[in-house]
Parts: sequence; C-alpha cells; structure tokens
Amino acid sequence: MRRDGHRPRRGAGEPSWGLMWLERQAKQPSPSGGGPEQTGEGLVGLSVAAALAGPGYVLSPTDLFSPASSPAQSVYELSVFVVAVALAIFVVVFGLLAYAVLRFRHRGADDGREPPQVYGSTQIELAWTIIPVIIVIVLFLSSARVIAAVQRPTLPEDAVRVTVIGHQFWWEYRYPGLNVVTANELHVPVSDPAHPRPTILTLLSADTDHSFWVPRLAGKTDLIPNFPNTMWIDPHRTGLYEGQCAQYCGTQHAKMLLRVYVDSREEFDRWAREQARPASPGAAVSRGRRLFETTACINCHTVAGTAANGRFGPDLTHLMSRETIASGAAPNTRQNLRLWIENPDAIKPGSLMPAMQLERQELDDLTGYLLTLR
Ligand code: HEC
Ligand SMILES: [Cu+2]
Repeated sequence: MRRDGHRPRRGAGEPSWGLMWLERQAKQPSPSGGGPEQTGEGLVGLSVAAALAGPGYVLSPTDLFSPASSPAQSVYELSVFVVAVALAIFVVVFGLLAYAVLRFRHRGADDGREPPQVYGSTQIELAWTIIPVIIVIVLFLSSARVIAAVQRPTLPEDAVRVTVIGHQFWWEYRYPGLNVVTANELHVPVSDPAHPRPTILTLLSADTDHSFWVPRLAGKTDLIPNFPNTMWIDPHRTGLYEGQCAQYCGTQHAKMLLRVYVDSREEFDRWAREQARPASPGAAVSRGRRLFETTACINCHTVAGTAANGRFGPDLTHLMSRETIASGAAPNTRQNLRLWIENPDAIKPGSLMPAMQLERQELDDLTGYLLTLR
C-alpha cells in the first residue's frame, strides 16, 4: 500500500477526493498482508508501519509524517528531534526509577531501621541543574533555527506569487503576475532542488478567520481579515496534495477542503496560459448563456470576457478545468453541477449560494452552458 503524491487524474475511473480515500481504505486489507484475524489491529498496525517506514510512506493524503516540501520537512525533522530528546530523558529517568524500586525494595531480612539519610551532594546538584539547562538551550536554538528558515527564507526572484483569499466556504486564488484568477484548486510548479521555483502565498480573508493547512507541504497559517500573512512552499514532487481549512469558520468549515496540484514546469506554464484566456463558449449553448447573464448568477460570479464580474462566489471562467466543485465537496460532473445550481444545500448544507428556484429546462440550459467553461 505504498502511495506517493501522484493520484489518478480525472478519467482514471474514479473521482479522487479525500473521503473516497477513507472509503477505499476501509475496504482494503491491512498493509502487513495479514488475513482477517489481523483486521482488529488495523489502525495500530498502520501507525506503527508509518512510524517504521518514515517519509515516503504515505498512508493518507494528509500524512504529517511524509513531508514533500522544505517547510514541512524542517518542521518534521524538528519534531522527530524533540521527540527523540524527550524519549531519551524518559528512558534515563524511568531506568533510574525502576532501578531504585527493584534494588531497594522491601526485603524480609530488613531490620526496620530508617536507611542512612544523605544531604547535599554538589556533584549531583550541578549535574541535574546543568544538563536540563543545556537540553532546554539546544531545544530552543533548534526551534529558533527552524522558525527562521520557515518564516524568513531567501527565495528566488522568479518565485510564483499567489494571493489566497479565504471565503466562507471556499478558496479564491489570484496570480497577479500571471493574470490568473481561479478557485478551490491551487496549481503550483514543482520545485526540484536543482532548479528551485517556490511559491509564495499571501493569505487574506474576505470574512472570518480561516487557516491554510496542507500538511505535506507546510505548517498551518491563518487567514485573518485585515492582517495579511505569508507562507511559502516548494513541493519536490508532482502530484495532488490535499488539506483542509484548519480554523473553524462556520457551518461548512468541514467542507472547505484544500487541493494543491503540483505540476511539472511545462504543465504549470500551459495551465497558467489557458487560465489567463477569457471564456469562449460555443454558440450552441446561447440559451444557457443568456439565462446565466440575465440571472443573479452574474452578481456573484465572474466569467472573464462576459458581463459576469461578481466576486462573492468562485470565478467560473474555467470551471471545467477543475476536478471538484464547492471546495472539494463533490466531483465536477454534469449531475453534480445541475444538482448544485438547483440546490447547493444538497451538496453543502449552509453554503452561501442561494437555491434560485429554477425550472427543469432552465437548469438543463444553465448546466449546458457551465459545461462549456473550459
Ligand atoms: C448570492 C451569490 C450567488 C449567486 C446569486 C449564485 N452563486 Fe454560485 N456560488 C456562490 C458561492 C458563495 C459559491 C461557493 C459555495 C461554496 O463552495 O461554499 C458558489 C459556487 C458556485 C459553483 C461552484 C464553483 C466551484 O468551482 O466550486 C457554481 C458552478 C455556481 N456557483 C454556479 C452558479 C450559477 C449557475 C448561478 C445562477 C443560477 C449562481 N451560481 C448564483 C454564490 C452565488
Ligand atoms: Cu474556512
């Protein structure tokens, strides 16, 4: 059950989003290859296997123990170091304790007198003062070093810059240098150590606090209204990395999933070129298009090159280039799109898009139009 960052793209026979993984996981036998008698210890077995196998062994798309980008890697290494130090202290202290308990336990031959009382040993006092001080200093310095590396990196000039705006309950991504605006599915180029091309994210919020957390790429950073934060990632391998809004932001916080597609350089450049184009819907769907442009849809959604320039909801210019809708809540299929515009609550209860009470025919026409937004 080895997995790496690569997950099947659309057309590989199944939609790839977080919950599917859990379902698949439930159906598969445990990685040790054991028979039915082993299923009871499945979870324990999994975490032990993860601990033993180390990075590269990905159990879940959000596995903390499988960093794939420098900030995540340095946080991971620091935590392993801190745990190792704590473990060493634990072993020494409990070793001494066990020794004392066994060696000096009550014996039948004891004469019942109080044992000799020892006071003041300068050597021992010094040892148990100085050693902990050294340990604390080492932990402090190594944390400070990682914090500096994560927060104040020296990044190349040609780093990709993305403005991430958290909304209840979806993500807006703007690439100012590339003239691209998209939603929910972030694309970044791979950054192989020989030719680093990191991505710098400026985090903003349109409403309340959110938190950007893709565990394999970096630690969490909050998106706070009127307080821009920044973070950076430099994913070393292509593939899909998943995450989750990590700050409770309202009813549909749980369906505010993060999907980061790490593309090869060429793939990323092609993607950015295509995203920068305005929409070019065919004439065959003019009824759906007219409906879209004469309905409240355009107050909330942008379709570049048309009258629609709303910013309350996701940019729909290249809607069909995305694998999921509603921030990873459902695969982007005709049925789901139709269901979504008929009644968003059916997919995401509490979402801030209203059900517009449209007729059957109108729903079909609108869906037909949306399907042309490639
Ligand atoms: C009041 C504002 C508003 C109106 C009006 C509105 N929407 Fe939305 N729409 C939203 C919001 C907000 C979302 C994001 C919901 C979420 O994911 O939580 C959204 C999401 C969507 C999505 C999913 C986009 C994605 O990539 O996830 C589609 C498709 C969509 N709307 C189509 C329409 C159509 C078609 C209409 C007109 C019939 C319409 N919307 C009217 C606010 C609106
Ligand atoms: Cu959120």
